[in-house]
Amino acid sequence: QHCKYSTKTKAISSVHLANKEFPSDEYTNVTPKIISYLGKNLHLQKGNPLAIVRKRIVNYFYSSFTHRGNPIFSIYDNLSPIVTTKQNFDDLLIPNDHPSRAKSDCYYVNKDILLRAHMTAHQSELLRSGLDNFLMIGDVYRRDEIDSTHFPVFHQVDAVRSQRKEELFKDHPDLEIFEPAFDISNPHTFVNTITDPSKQSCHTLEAAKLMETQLKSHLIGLVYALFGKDIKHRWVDAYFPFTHPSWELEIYYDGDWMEVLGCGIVRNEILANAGPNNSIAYAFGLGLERLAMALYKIPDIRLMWSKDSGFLSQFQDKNIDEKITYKPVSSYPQCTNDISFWLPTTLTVDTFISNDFYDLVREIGGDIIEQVKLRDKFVHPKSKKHSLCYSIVYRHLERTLTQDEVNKVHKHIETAVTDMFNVTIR
Ligand code: FA5
Ligand code: MG
Repeated sequence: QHCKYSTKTKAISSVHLANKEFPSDEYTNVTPKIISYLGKNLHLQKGNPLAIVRKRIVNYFYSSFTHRGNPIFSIYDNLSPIVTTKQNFDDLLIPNDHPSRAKSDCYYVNKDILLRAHMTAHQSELLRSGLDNFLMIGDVYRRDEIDSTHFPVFHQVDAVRSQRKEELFKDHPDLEIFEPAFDISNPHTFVNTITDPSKQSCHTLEAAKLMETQLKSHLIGLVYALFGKDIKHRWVDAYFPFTHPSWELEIYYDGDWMEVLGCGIVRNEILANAGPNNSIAYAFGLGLERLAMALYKIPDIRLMWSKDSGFLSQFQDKNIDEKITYKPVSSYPQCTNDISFWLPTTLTVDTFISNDFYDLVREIGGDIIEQVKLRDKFVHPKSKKHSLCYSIVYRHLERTLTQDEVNKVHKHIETAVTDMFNVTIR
């Protein structure tokens, strides 16, 4: 897997992905480094912490939800990460001007195709194929900052659980899911509004509240199953274009609250667009890395990608419910080098896109880049020239880097930044 890419010209004539050739355009911003992560499927590698957490989550849903002894959830963990903007955004009612569509936040193959930014990208197609209870598990891609809890590739478990009236209200056959004015045989005759904070206008309050109670207790049940009953948690009101109402769940870890999932009641338009619908559904999406880091006390997200036996052996051949606490193989020293540059007159400290710079640093430095921090923005009082200073923290996870080696990479980054952004190193 490769693409014709050059930091010098920024021009890619086409992108070669999964044995297919995709035409490039002004949206293309996937890099060879990012493309190299496709197909790694860490969540399916036996002995990888992500695969262990994945298995425990699947077990929880398999054992908690059965019908006549059979699990009711189906699992999809091999869906292609190459999706259309329709799948990732349009099908989920994400508006055209929504910031999550920005080139600075996603890896685009071209203007119509991107590497999925969340597993929710597959929700509509699976609903359309007639499924009502399912988990979607896989790798997602986002342009983001660089530090110990962020990596441009991470893994999510997304889910949908739908219920019809007979199941949701089996003890109260007199109750309804939909408001009387809402004709479920023709949902387009009724505009579903989301002005009421507690529910969508098409749903009855009873249905919305019962779904909320179930959603929250199922997810707390999952967190208890993973961490034990002593874990501190809290619900935070949230907003997603594809659910209403929406929440995020945070757990208390290492002295601070950490967001682990987003969830809510699926917007009825999505269910209706997927086909005849007389059900109500909840959905959620959680991050496997964050759970694995908290469960096993793994201090750096890059370790998930380690091939080092000192790391992997701690998770291999273990009973998946065993308590594992990661013991650092050894901590090699960090090495920090600063980079400062004057921007060309066409750019200001506020229009320069940091994510473009981060990608270039990662492209050249690879996984020895631990963190990139913006240190200083400066506008020269006389010349009015703009300048930026970043600190690049280098650390190899498995050996000591020499200053010489770091300086070589740093020099290479300086050259590439100069070529790519037309800046002048200070
Ligand atoms: C979403 O991606 C929504 N699709 C989730 C969802 C699904 C909501 C269905 C409602 C219904 P968000 O961007 O907050 O939401 O990401 C979900 C989870 O992924 C986060 O809670 C976090 O655990 C994880 N996550 C997000 N960004 C990162 C990152 N850069 N590194 C590691 N984990 C991340
Ligand atoms: Mg979030």
